[in-house]
Amino acid sequence: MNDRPDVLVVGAGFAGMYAVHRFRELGLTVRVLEAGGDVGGTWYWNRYPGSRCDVPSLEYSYGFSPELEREWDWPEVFSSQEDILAYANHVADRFDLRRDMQFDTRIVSVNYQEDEDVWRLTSEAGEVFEAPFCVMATGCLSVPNTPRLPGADAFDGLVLHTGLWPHEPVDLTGKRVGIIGTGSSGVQVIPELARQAGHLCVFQRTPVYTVPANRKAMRADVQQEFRENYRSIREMQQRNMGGVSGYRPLRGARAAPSVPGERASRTGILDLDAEQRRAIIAERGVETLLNFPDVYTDPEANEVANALYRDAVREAVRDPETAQKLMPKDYGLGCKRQVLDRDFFETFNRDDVTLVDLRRTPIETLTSDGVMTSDAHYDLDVLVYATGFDAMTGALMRANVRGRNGQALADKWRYGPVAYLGLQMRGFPNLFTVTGPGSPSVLCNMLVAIEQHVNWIGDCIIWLRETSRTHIEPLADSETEWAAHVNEVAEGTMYTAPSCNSWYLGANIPGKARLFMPYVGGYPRYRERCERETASGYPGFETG
Ligand code: NA7
Repeated sequence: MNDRPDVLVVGAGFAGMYAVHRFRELGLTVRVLEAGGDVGGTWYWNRYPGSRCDVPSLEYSYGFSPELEREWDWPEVFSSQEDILAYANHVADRFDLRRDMQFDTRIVSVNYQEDEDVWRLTSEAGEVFEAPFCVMATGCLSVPNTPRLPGADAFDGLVLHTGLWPHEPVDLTGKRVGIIGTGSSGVQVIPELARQAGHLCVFQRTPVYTVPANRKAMRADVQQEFRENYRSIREMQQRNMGGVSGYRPLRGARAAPSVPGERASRTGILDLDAEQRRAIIAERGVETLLNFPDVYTDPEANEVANALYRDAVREAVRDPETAQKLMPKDYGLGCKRQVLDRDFFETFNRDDVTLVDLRRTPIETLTSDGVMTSDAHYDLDVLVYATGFDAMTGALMRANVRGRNGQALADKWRYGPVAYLGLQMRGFPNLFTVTGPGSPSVLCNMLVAIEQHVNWIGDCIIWLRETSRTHIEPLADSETEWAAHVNEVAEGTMYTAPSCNSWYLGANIPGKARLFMPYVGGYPRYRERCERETASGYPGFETG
């Protein structure tokens, strides 16, 4: 392990892992500091039953190594957490990444030492690390949000969070289990909990728009075709808004493993009459609602789709009162990240599952043996929080980052994150963020976004060296102009509709500034802007 590396990287998820490989290739020394016990980031922590990726694995995989692409077999089209974590471990072994990684090391302060010109990082255990460059590869969804419910400490049963699920199996057989939250994590874990538990009680605050996930096993011929065409597939990813190639395997003879929500069609839902809409849903399923482009921009089209979605819930759920509770009514499709499920609505047809609508009967307090709402007490042995994350900014805030003159990032970002290209902040020289706010990040295939960012950062550090410079940080104008542009492109989309409250907007965390954080203008446009900076000697930055 290098004592004073060129670059310190915080986080050993897919970003930190690739950073080790890439920076080594560039001749830089690197050390990764990771809070968890091993590699994998999101996939290390989110071990709850049913945890699964919403991007097909042939696309949600590294593109930097043709050998890796050739040797790794994906068992399913959309992979489970276990398979993705196995892949992360394979990559770590294959490229000997752990040699430059230190685990069980939570960084609690990241300070710029102006006089010595280094970043000084301190771990929870008091260990100190220094380097001229620091890369925060801390993930977009890595700080679990646990709401402070009255009486939370009084509950004597087992408490779990989907984002911090135990490594050892949790036996829920015969147990009375309660779960709070029906976002992606809740929707994935609820059917699994229902299968295991004696009784499951779902505490829902906001009904979710969820569509059936692709359950296909990987076909050997499809995987082979990807392997043969990977170079052009990776190029297609670079030209796609969301970093997904949309490549159609089997020589185009059958539909691609599509990502629901990819807006391939040009036909609007308003171009169809009621009969045609019903026919297309009957033929292709409710997920077809996601393919109409006007659903995302035109409130009238959006409401037509929302109404059809509610019809689908009414059909899927036997008990009319439960179905009513499960129908989203206060916000539209396209506001939040699309949720995919396996048997979510069917689960509410089971006799051993109860749905509690927290809008009608809010939680008043937790008790030693359950949850008390405004109209009943629910006896529980286990309470699961599926209550999401302090997204995009949470991990950076928790790391207590301070730049020049001791300025806290928390102060700079009091009214919402301001960063240039989601890569750097003024006042924090030589500190980089991977997939930071203002970059496509979570709106893009994360593996594509990560590789692009790490490559950009590596090239930037090498350029500084080659031009005998030691510092880089954005110009104030670049930062404010980019923040305004990020806002501008998000306006007029369903993402920022007044009815929309999502983690993209920070709206899931009480007191957090409401601001749309990821860049919605598309990965290619964003990438080209980054490439222009590199090609023209970083004109949007101050260097010296
Ligand atoms: P999400 O999508 O933020 O969902 C969190 C859920 O928890 C959502 O249903 C929330 O309801 C609910 N929640 C949060 N706080 C409370 C309180 N205080 N009381 C009741 N219910 C609450 O997180 P996920 O982990 O499911 O998914 C995050 C991302 O991870 C996902 O988009 C994928 O990209 C992977 P609310 O809607 O706020 O009323």
